[in-house]
Amino acid sequence: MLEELSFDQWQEFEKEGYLRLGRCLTDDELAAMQQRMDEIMLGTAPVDYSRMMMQLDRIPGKTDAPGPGSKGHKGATLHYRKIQDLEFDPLFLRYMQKPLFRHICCMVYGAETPVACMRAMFMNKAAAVPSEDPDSSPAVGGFPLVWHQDRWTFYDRDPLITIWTALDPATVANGCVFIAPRRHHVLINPSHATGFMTDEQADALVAEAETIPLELEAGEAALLHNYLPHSSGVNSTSIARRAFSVCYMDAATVDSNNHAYSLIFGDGALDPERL
Ligand SMILES: O=C(O)CCC(=O)C(=O)O
Repeated sequence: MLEELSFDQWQEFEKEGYLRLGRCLTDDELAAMQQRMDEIMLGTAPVDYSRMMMQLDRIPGKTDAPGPGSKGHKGATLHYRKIQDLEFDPLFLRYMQKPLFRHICCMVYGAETPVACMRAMFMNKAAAVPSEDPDSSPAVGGFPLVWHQDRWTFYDRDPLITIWTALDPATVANGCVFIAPRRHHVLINPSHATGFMTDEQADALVAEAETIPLELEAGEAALLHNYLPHSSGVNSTSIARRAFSVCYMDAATVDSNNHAYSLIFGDGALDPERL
Protein backbone atom coordinates (compact mmCIF):
# COMPACT_ATOMS: atom_id res chain seq x y z
CA MET A 1 0.00 0.00 0.00
CA LEU A 2 1.11 3.53 -0.74
CA GLU A 3 2.63 5.56 2.08
CA GLU A 4 3.56 8.61 0.01
CA LEU A 5 2.82 9.96 -3.44
CA SER A 6 5.60 10.24 -6.00
CA PHE A 7 6.35 13.44 -7.87
CA ASP A 8 4.61 11.98 -10.95
CA GLN A 9 1.51 11.15 -8.92
CA TRP A 10 1.36 14.72 -7.62
CA GLN A 11 1.68 16.02 -11.12
CA GLU A 12 -1.12 13.75 -12.27
CA PHE A 13 -3.35 14.89 -9.39
CA GLU A 14 -2.70 18.53 -10.20
CA LYS A 15 -3.42 18.00 -13.89
CA GLU A 16 -6.46 15.71 -13.59
CA GLY A 17 -8.01 16.89 -10.31
CA TYR A 18 -8.11 13.34 -8.99
CA LEU A 19 -5.79 10.40 -8.37
CA ARG A 20 -6.46 6.73 -7.81
CA LEU A 21 -4.62 5.72 -4.64
CA GLY A 22 -5.11 1.98 -5.07
CA ARG A 23 -5.98 -0.30 -2.23
CA CYS A 24 -5.82 1.60 1.08
CA LEU A 25 -7.56 -0.95 3.33
CA THR A 26 -6.45 -4.46 4.22
CA ASP A 27 -9.07 -7.18 3.87
CA ASP A 28 -9.57 -7.17 7.65
CA GLU A 29 -9.92 -3.40 7.84
CA LEU A 30 -12.38 -3.43 4.97
CA ALA A 31 -14.49 -6.19 6.54
CA ALA A 32 -14.47 -4.35 9.88
CA MET A 33 -15.60 -1.07 8.28
CA GLN A 34 -18.31 -2.77 6.23
CA GLN A 35 -19.62 -4.52 9.32
CA ARG A 36 -19.42 -1.37 11.45
CA MET A 37 -21.40 0.63 8.89
CA ASP A 38 -24.16 -1.94 8.79
CA GLU A 39 -24.21 -2.08 12.62
CA ILE A 40 -24.42 1.72 12.79
CA MET A 41 -27.39 1.66 10.41
CA LEU A 42 -29.07 -1.17 12.28
CA GLY A 43 -28.61 0.62 15.60
CA THR A 44 -26.37 -1.99 17.22
CA ALA A 45 -22.95 -0.29 17.06
CA PRO A 46 -21.11 0.85 20.20
CA VAL A 47 -21.18 4.51 19.13
CA ASP A 48 -22.76 7.67 20.50
CA TYR A 49 -25.69 8.11 18.11
CA SER A 50 -26.51 11.54 19.57
CA ARG A 51 -23.28 12.82 17.96
CA MET A 52 -23.95 11.36 14.53
CA MET A 53 -25.80 13.07 11.69
CA MET A 54 -27.91 10.39 10.04
CA GLN A 55 -30.08 10.83 6.95
CA LEU A 56 -32.45 8.16 5.69
CA ASP A 57 -32.57 7.61 1.96
CA ARG A 58 -35.63 7.51 -0.21
CA ILE A 59 -37.27 4.11 0.27
CA PRO A 60 -38.43 2.88 -3.14
CA GLY A 61 -42.21 2.56 -3.24
CA LYS A 62 -42.53 4.33 0.12
CA THR A 63 -40.89 7.77 0.06
CA ASP A 64 -40.04 10.11 -2.82
CA ALA A 65 -36.92 11.74 -1.45
CA PRO A 66 -34.30 11.32 1.27
CA GLY A 67 -35.30 12.31 4.80
CA PRO A 68 -33.87 15.28 6.71
CA GLY A 69 -30.33 15.06 8.01
CA SER A 70 -30.21 15.43 11.78
CA LYS A 71 -28.43 13.90 14.77
CA GLY A 72 -29.50 10.49 15.98
CA HIS A 73 -30.56 7.07 14.79
CA LYS A 74 -33.68 6.98 12.63
CA GLY A 75 -34.56 3.28 12.68
CA ALA A 76 -32.97 -0.07 11.94
CA THR A 77 -32.62 -0.16 8.14
CA LEU A 78 -29.84 -0.31 5.57
CA HIS A 79 -31.60 2.50 3.68
CA TYR A 80 -29.49 5.34 5.04
CA ARG A 81 -28.17 7.80 2.48
CA LYS A 82 -25.63 9.70 4.53
CA ILE A 83 -24.08 9.38 7.98
CA GLN A 84 -21.62 11.99 9.24
CA ASP A 85 -19.38 12.48 12.29
CA LEU A 86 -17.60 9.16 11.83
CA GLU A 87 -14.39 10.72 13.13
CA PHE A 88 -15.83 9.89 16.58
CA ASP A 89 -15.69 6.18 15.80
CA PRO A 90 -12.14 4.85 16.49
CA LEU A 91 -12.32 2.45 13.58
CA PHE A 92 -12.89 5.23 11.06
CA LEU A 93 -10.58 7.70 12.81
CA ARG A 94 -7.68 5.22 12.67
CA TYR A 95 -8.19 4.94 8.91
CA MET A 96 -8.43 8.73 8.49
CA GLN A 97 -5.08 9.13 10.25
CA LYS A 98 -3.12 6.73 8.01
CA PRO A 99 0.39 7.95 7.07
CA LEU A 100 -0.58 8.32 3.39
CA PHE A 101 -3.37 10.73 4.24
CA ARG A 102 -1.11 12.68 6.61
CA HIS A 103 1.45 12.96 3.80
CA ILE A 104 -1.22 14.19 1.37
CA CYS A 105 -2.46 16.79 3.89
CA CYS A 106 1.13 17.98 4.52
CA MET A 107 1.68 18.42 0.78
CA VAL A 108 -1.61 20.26 0.24
CA TYR A 109 -1.80 22.43 3.37
CA GLY A 110 1.85 22.63 4.47
CA ALA A 111 3.96 20.36 6.67
CA GLU A 112 3.31 22.31 9.87
CA THR A 113 -0.37 23.06 9.29
CA PRO A 114 -2.81 21.40 11.69
CA VAL A 115 -5.57 19.68 9.75
CA ALA A 116 -9.22 19.28 10.75
CA CYS A 117 -11.99 17.09 9.49
CA MET A 118 -14.60 19.09 7.60
CA ARG A 119 -16.64 15.90 7.36
CA ALA A 120 -16.10 12.17 7.68
CA MET A 121 -19.11 10.59 6.11
CA PHE A 122 -20.63 7.42 4.90
CA MET A 123 -22.32 7.78 1.50
CA ASN A 124 -24.56 4.92 0.57
CA LYS A 125 -26.55 3.75 -2.42
CA ALA A 126 -28.55 0.92 -0.90
CA ALA A 127 -29.11 -2.23 -2.92
CA ALA A 128 -32.15 -2.09 -5.19
CA VAL A 129 -35.33 -3.47 -3.65
CA PRO A 130 -37.31 -5.55 -6.15
CA SER A 131 -40.78 -4.09 -6.56
CA GLU A 132 -43.80 -6.20 -5.64
CA ASP A 133 -45.85 -4.39 -8.30
CA PRO A 134 -44.93 -5.69 -11.80
CA ASP A 135 -46.37 -2.48 -13.37
CA SER A 136 -44.16 -0.09 -11.41
CA SER A 137 -40.86 1.23 -12.77
CA PRO A 138 -37.73 -0.88 -12.15
CA ALA A 139 -36.58 -0.77 -8.55
CA VAL A 140 -33.41 1.18 -7.82
CA GLY A 141 -31.58 1.97 -4.61
CA GLY A 142 -30.21 5.31 -3.49
CA PHE A 143 -30.92 8.78 -4.78
CA PRO A 144 -29.10 10.61 -7.60
CA LEU A 145 -26.71 13.37 -6.63
CA VAL A 146 -26.53 16.05 -9.33
CA TRP A 147 -23.35 17.73 -10.59
CA HIS A 148 -21.61 19.89 -8.04
CA GLN A 149 -18.24 20.93 -6.66
CA ASP A 150 -17.42 20.47 -2.97
CA ARG A 151 -17.23 24.14 -2.18
CA TRP A 152 -19.08 26.00 0.53
CA THR A 153 -19.39 29.77 0.83
CA PHE A 154 -19.46 29.89 4.63
CA TYR A 155 -15.72 29.26 5.09
CA ASP A 156 -13.02 31.93 5.01
CA ARG A 157 -10.87 29.55 2.90
CA ASP A 158 -11.86 26.53 0.88
CA PRO A 159 -11.34 22.96 2.05
CA LEU A 160 -9.28 21.48 -0.79
CA ILE A 161 -9.24 17.70 -0.68
CA THR A 162 -11.40 14.65 -0.14
CA ILE A 163 -10.38 11.02 0.13
CA TRP A 164 -13.22 8.83 -1.16
CA THR A 165 -12.90 5.14 -0.23
CA ALA A 166 -15.07 2.40 -1.70
CA LEU A 167 -16.41 -0.05 0.90
CA ASP A 168 -18.02 -2.12 -1.88
CA PRO A 169 -17.08 -2.37 -5.54
CA ALA A 170 -18.23 0.96 -7.00
CA THR A 171 -19.53 0.46 -10.53
CA VAL A 172 -21.70 2.33 -13.01
CA ALA A 173 -24.48 -0.17 -12.28
CA ASN A 174 -24.49 0.41 -8.53
CA GLY A 175 -24.17 4.19 -8.63
CA CYS A 176 -20.46 5.06 -8.62
CA VAL A 177 -19.31 8.68 -8.69
CA PHE A 178 -18.86 10.35 -12.09
CA ILE A 179 -16.20 13.04 -12.43
CA ALA A 180 -15.13 15.67 -14.95
CA PRO A 181 -11.30 15.42 -14.99
CA ARG A 182 -9.25 18.59 -15.49
CA ARG A 183 -12.23 20.84 -14.64
CA HIS A 184 -11.07 21.59 -11.10
CA HIS A 185 -9.54 25.01 -11.77
CA VAL A 186 -12.73 27.04 -12.02
CA LEU A 187 -15.77 27.34 -9.77
CA ILE A 188 -18.80 26.85 -11.97
CA ASN A 189 -21.43 28.38 -9.69
CA PRO A 190 -19.38 30.32 -7.11
CA SER A 191 -22.35 32.01 -5.46
CA HIS A 192 -24.10 28.73 -4.63
CA ALA A 193 -23.70 28.07 -0.89
CA THR A 194 -22.84 24.39 -1.36
CA GLY A 195 -21.31 24.27 -4.84
CA PHE A 196 -24.29 22.95 -6.81
CA MET A 197 -24.64 23.87 -10.48
CA THR A 198 -27.79 25.09 -12.18
CA ASP A 199 -29.35 22.61 -14.62
CA GLU A 200 -27.98 24.73 -17.50
CA GLN A 201 -24.46 24.70 -16.06
CA ALA A 202 -24.60 20.95 -15.52
CA ASP A 203 -25.90 20.37 -19.07
CA ALA A 204 -23.12 22.57 -20.48
CA LEU A 205 -20.49 20.72 -18.45
CA VAL A 206 -21.66 17.32 -19.65
CA ALA A 207 -21.83 18.57 -23.26
CA GLU A 208 -18.36 20.13 -23.27
CA ALA A 209 -16.25 18.17 -20.81
CA GLU A 210 -15.12 14.59 -20.66
CA THR A 211 -17.04 12.87 -17.84
CA ILE A 212 -15.98 9.46 -16.59
CA PRO A 213 -17.21 6.94 -14.03
CA LEU A 214 -14.84 6.51 -11.10
CA GLU A 215 -15.16 2.76 -10.76
CA LEU A 216 -13.20 1.35 -7.82
CA GLU A 217 -12.69 -2.01 -6.16
CA ALA A 218 -13.81 -2.40 -2.56
CA GLY A 219 -11.00 -1.04 -0.36
CA GLU A 220 -9.64 1.25 -3.09
CA ALA A 221 -9.53 5.00 -2.53
CA ALA A 222 -9.28 8.10 -4.68
CA LEU A 223 -7.94 11.54 -3.86
CA LEU A 224 -10.29 14.21 -5.20
CA HIS A 225 -9.71 17.94 -5.50
CA ASN A 226 -12.77 19.54 -3.93
CA TYR A 227 -13.39 21.66 -7.03
CA LEU A 228 -13.53 18.54 -9.23
CA PRO A 229 -17.10 18.45 -10.63
CA HIS A 230 -18.83 15.21 -9.67
CA SER A 231 -22.20 13.53 -9.46
CA SER A 232 -23.56 10.06 -8.76
CA GLY A 233 -26.50 8.00 -9.90
CA VAL A 234 -28.68 5.26 -8.47
CA ASN A 235 -28.11 1.60 -7.71
CA SER A 236 -29.81 -0.88 -10.01
CA THR A 237 -28.05 -3.93 -8.52
CA SER A 238 -28.41 -6.14 -5.48
CA ILE A 239 -25.01 -4.96 -4.20
CA ALA A 240 -24.97 -1.87 -1.99
CA ARG A 241 -22.56 0.90 -2.91
CA ARG A 242 -21.16 1.97 0.43
CA ALA A 243 -18.36 4.53 0.64
CA PHE A 244 -16.45 6.51 3.25
CA SER A 245 -15.60 10.06 2.25
CA VAL A 246 -13.36 12.37 4.27
CA CYS A 247 -12.81 16.05 3.56
CA TYR A 248 -9.63 17.39 5.19
CA MET A 249 -9.24 21.12 5.74
CA ASP A 250 -6.80 23.60 7.24
CA ALA A 251 -7.69 23.65 10.94
CA ALA A 252 -7.47 27.46 10.95
CA THR A 253 -10.52 27.62 8.65
CA VAL A 254 -13.26 29.84 10.07
CA ASP A 255 -16.87 28.78 9.56
CA SER A 256 -19.29 31.71 9.70
CA ASN A 257 -21.88 29.32 11.19
CA ASN A 258 -19.48 28.81 14.13
CA HIS A 259 -19.46 25.05 13.74
CA ALA A 260 -16.47 23.46 15.51
CA TYR A 261 -14.35 20.83 13.76
CA SER A 262 -12.11 18.13 15.18
CA LEU A 263 -8.38 18.08 14.68
CA ILE A 264 -7.12 15.05 12.77
CA PHE A 265 -3.43 15.91 12.34
CA GLY A 266 -1.44 18.18 14.67
CA ASP A 267 -1.02 18.74 18.43
CA GLY A 268 -4.20 17.80 20.28
CA ALA A 269 -5.59 15.73 17.40
CA LEU A 270 -8.34 13.22 18.14
CA ASP A 271 -6.87 10.00 19.51
CA PRO A 272 -8.64 6.74 18.61
CA GLU A 273 -7.52 5.24 21.92
CA ARG A 274 -9.24 8.01 23.88
CA LEU A 275 -12.57 8.38 22.16
O1 LIG B 1 -20.60 9.21 -2.84
C1 LIG B 1 -21.27 9.79 -3.67
O2 LIG B 1 -22.17 9.25 -4.29
C2 LIG B 1 -21.01 11.23 -4.01
C3 LIG B 1 -20.55 11.99 -2.85
C4 LIG B 1 -20.51 13.44 -3.14
O3 LIG B 1 -20.87 13.91 -4.16
C5 LIG B 1 -19.98 14.34 -2.17
O4 LIG B 1 -19.58 13.88 -1.12
O5 LIG B 1 -19.91 15.53 -2.42
